[in-house]
Amino acid sequence: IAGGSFTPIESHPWIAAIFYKSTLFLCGGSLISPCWVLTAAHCLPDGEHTSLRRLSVYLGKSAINDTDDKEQSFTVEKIVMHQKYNDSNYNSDIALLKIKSKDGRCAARSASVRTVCLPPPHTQLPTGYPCSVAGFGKEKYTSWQYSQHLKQAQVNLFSQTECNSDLQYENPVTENMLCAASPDWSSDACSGDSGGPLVCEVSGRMFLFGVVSWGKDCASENKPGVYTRVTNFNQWIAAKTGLPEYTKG
Ligand code: 4AZ
Repeated sequence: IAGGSFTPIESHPWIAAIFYKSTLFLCGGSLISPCWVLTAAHCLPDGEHTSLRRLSVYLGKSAINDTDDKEQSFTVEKIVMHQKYNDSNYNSDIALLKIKSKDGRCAARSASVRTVCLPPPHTQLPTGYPCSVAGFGKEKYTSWQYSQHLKQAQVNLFSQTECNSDLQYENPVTENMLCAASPDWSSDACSGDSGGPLVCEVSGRMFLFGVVSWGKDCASENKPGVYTRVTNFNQWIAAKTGLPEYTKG
């Protein structure tokens, strides 16, 4: 996260940290039910062929390179990539990981681990609506390393028209994407935040509206962060996981 602030894991207890070969940090994710983590398809190095045994998922983790007794660790039992994920424009950049602990269990709810709600299908929030993005990604695009500790930033939703204006990106921002940025371009998701949550509070509940997907640099003027539009994928998520189309968490 560029800009923003450090935040305790208890404020984003659905955030997952995905590692490759247990030491290489890959991406963020979001716990949507005790056994399922939602992430970005582009996070998986070899798509659905990514060796399951090489992935590990941590929940309740406060620092990327430290272990503490609040965290829970998992292996991945199943990878489900969106069948229409397009690697060239990042359309449908969404994937599911089914997690399992050493003793065969899913996530156990605690102060630092809980699920996030899925918003009702096709819910539209107004332009400018404040949301929050979190992750262990870089603090600057040119930085050498990821953030040691979890960060979050407030970003406001763009309208689709605004995000498709020439000022922003050459590539089309599809209807399966949404844009968000801070009004002064000071805060943004950055490399390593991919796959992680964009949550928006509605009626006192935090709902997962976006999955960090792409952008040009980080916190760069007229280059908003682009997110997978979760409300276009309720049916897909329900079909793949057996969860209801929306969840109150
Ligand atoms: C990345 O490289 C990345 N500013 C993710 C998000 C953004 C930029 C880069 C958005 O994973």
